[in-house]
Amino acid sequence: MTETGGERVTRTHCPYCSLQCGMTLQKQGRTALEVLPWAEFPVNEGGLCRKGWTAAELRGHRERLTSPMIRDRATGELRAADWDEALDLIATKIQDLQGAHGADAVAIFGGGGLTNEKAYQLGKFARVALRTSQIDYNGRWCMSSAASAGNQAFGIDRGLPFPLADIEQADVVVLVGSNMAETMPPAARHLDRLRERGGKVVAVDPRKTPTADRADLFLQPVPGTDLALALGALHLIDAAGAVDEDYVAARTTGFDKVRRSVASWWPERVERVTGIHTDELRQLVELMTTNEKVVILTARGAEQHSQGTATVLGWINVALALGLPGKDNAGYGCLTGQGNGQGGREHGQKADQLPGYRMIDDPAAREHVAKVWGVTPESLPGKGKSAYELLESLGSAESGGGGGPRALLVFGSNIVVSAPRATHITARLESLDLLVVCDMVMSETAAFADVVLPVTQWAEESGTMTNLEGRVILREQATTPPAGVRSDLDVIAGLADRLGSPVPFGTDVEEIFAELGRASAGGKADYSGITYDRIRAEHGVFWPCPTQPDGTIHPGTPRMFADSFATPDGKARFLVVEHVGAAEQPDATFPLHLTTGRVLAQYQSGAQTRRVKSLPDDGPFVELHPMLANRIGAHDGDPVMVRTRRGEMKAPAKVVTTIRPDTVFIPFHWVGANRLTNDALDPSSRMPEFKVCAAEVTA
Ligand SMILES: Nc1nc2c(c(=O)[nH]1)N[C@H]1C(S)=C(S)[C@@H](COP(=O)(O)OP(=O)(O)OC[C@H]3O[C@@H](n4cnc5c(=O)[nH]c(N)nc54)[C@H](O)[C@@H]3O)O[C@H]1N2
Ligand SMILES: Nc1nc2c(c(=O)[nH]1)N[C@H]1C(S)=C(S)[C@@H](COP(=O)(O)OP(=O)(O)OC[C@H]3O[C@@H](n4cnc5c(=O)[nH]c(N)nc54)[C@H](O)[C@@H]3O)O[C@H]1N2
Ligand code: SF4
Ligand SMILES: [Mo]
Repeated sequence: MTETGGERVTRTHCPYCSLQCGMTLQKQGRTALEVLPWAEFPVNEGGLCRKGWTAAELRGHRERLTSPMIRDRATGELRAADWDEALDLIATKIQDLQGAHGADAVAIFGGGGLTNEKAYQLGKFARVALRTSQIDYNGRWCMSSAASAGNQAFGIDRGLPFPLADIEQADVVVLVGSNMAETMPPAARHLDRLRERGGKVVAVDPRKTPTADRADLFLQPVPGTDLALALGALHLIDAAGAVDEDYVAARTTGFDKVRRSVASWWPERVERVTGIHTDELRQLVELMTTNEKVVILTARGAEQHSQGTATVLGWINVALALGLPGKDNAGYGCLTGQGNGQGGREHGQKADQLPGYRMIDDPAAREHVAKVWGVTPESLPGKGKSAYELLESLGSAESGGGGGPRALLVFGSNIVVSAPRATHITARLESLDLLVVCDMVMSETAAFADVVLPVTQWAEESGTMTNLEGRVILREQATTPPAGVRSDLDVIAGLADRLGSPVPFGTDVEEIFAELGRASAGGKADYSGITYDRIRAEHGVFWPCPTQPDGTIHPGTPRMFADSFATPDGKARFLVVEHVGAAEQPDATFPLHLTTGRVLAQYQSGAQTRRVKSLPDDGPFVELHPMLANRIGAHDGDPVMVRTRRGEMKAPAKVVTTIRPDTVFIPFHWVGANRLTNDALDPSSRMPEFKVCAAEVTA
């Protein structure tokens, strides 16, 4: 915080998405905050979306939780309790359950919105204080397919391997399943500037979104068919003799097999699968082959599928064949989603990971991290289950659960709204012996809990986040928290202490960050050369940023892959991928495709933004084409019923010409959409198929 002319201003970042827009908070009175621009921060140059401008409204909200709450056995209602009572109760229950059923009887569910410090402490808390293997987080539902593909092809997973502004200087940007204009609005200025320079934008989306409105070429595929499009594009690139043979020979392995595998993906076959006309496919390929600097970006539209990883690999194959990754203003990238979607997956809250993007089953990684933690490598548990599989396993079999953990501690996720096949998952939560939720509002998941712990929110605490570019930034505390709330870090420390953890858990964020740096040193996501002061001075620092043996300062790594990839031989890997299609295809009973996603004014499960009064909260809607509306006899605004094999929901029809006539779209910010979604999982990333299932709609 700095005092300028008596006004207390803090330079910090938005509490929401992965752009982590810089903003200035000005204190008004004792605790109120006003959001002002921070023009110098390069990622957003002073621009914010309406969620950012209104972010401070949630702070004084009347539904803000300010006291721990415990469910009263007699009445079944939540009642206020003091912190000691709540933490003692949780610790005793955990000890009882672990005593009777083993360490894995307790599970943790984290979030990609948590700071790096929290994500790191949570992973350490699970492995050291609880000694449970059962920890995972909502990032599994976010960019995990791109993460898995990036690791396989490039040997590393950093969403964007270059700063976002680089795309302005490209010739062509291909957006596959990203609605950037609504999901990270300030980023869309790069598309505008690119076009002002004469560059071209391609959008691939079953809906003509505000992002697609900015496109020079718009392709509208059947949901779940992006992989067939990528295979068809590579087929034509090869047929046109446009493969960059020198690059492929020098910098990659495995192309021959991939080349053979796309030989049968002629344009007519692609059209039959995707619904994209052969001329449009040819136009896409022409744009990609007649321009030097092409950027291919995927987001959730392409990734949240049971073949999400294969789909991303299909697009990476296209990028590699064109010789793009590692060149200036060209390449492949994934647009991460949550505020700390990137950092949240690097420091140990994922079932198979230790800090620094180390793998938990790697003996060298265990040894390194155990040493930093002051425990033995043998004491660290192994790999746990992925997010959906973990939730699906909850609860003892006798109480109708899945036979797995009997207690769940949730930090930073609203599962009841955001999990696929949510009714089933909610039943699993009901079968638990203990559900603890840390949140600042009574989310739908908190409302289910046995114990709710009220935590500090953005602006009331400091911590680092890693944005979609791999830029580590610092959210600075701008004001004091309300009485009665504690930080997630205090909760972790308080529980670790009560559970008799072999090592103490601190709460000083800068000390935790320094420890995280040591734990990550030598790993893929090496943060050891980053300090709070450097972040402040440099508008963020890009990882990897190791400490240098000669004591010099590493500049950080804004751009990757210029000379080599992070694989053992330094070469990128072409991998053969086959288009299998969505797990559920339309049939006579469920003849339509249902897809889900976001609207500009709401964030995720809506727990935060639905409580911000200046943001419109009109409830869910069912977007459908006039032809479909006509067929079922529905008009704009009429309630329509949507059914899938898992559930049903009623919501007003929103009749638009911008969606495919065979597809309906429902935003997932309210309870409902996820009663319908399919829990089919990607075999490698374990990503659920949020973006397509078979549905029926009636008036
Ligand atoms: N306003 C707002 N912004 C956000 C968020 C938010 O909740 N609200 N959340 C943040 C987070 S965590 C994330 S992950 C990002 C997500 O950012 P995006 O990925 O941009 O958001 P989505 O709306 O989930 O999906 C993008 C598009 O995919 C399309 N789509 C659906 N099915 C398919 C398909 O099969 N193929 C293709 N090609 N496209 C398809 C949808 O029509 C949608 O327009 O947004 C971040 N920013
Ligand atoms: N149908 C469908 N479902 C989807 C998606 C989709 O496209 N379609 N997208 C998926 C994606 S990409 C994502 S990222 C998930 C997101 O879905 P969720 O995991 O539910 O994410 P949020 O709504 O951000 O939930 C965060 C919760 O934590 C609280 N919170 C915020 N900050 C903190 C903190 O620092 N500490 C603690 N303890 N709590 C905090 C908030 O108040 C909120 O209740 O949804 C997934 N679900
Ligand atoms: S784009 Fe994302 S980070 Fe920027 S103001 Fe909007 S929600 Fe916040
Ligand atoms: Mo996400």
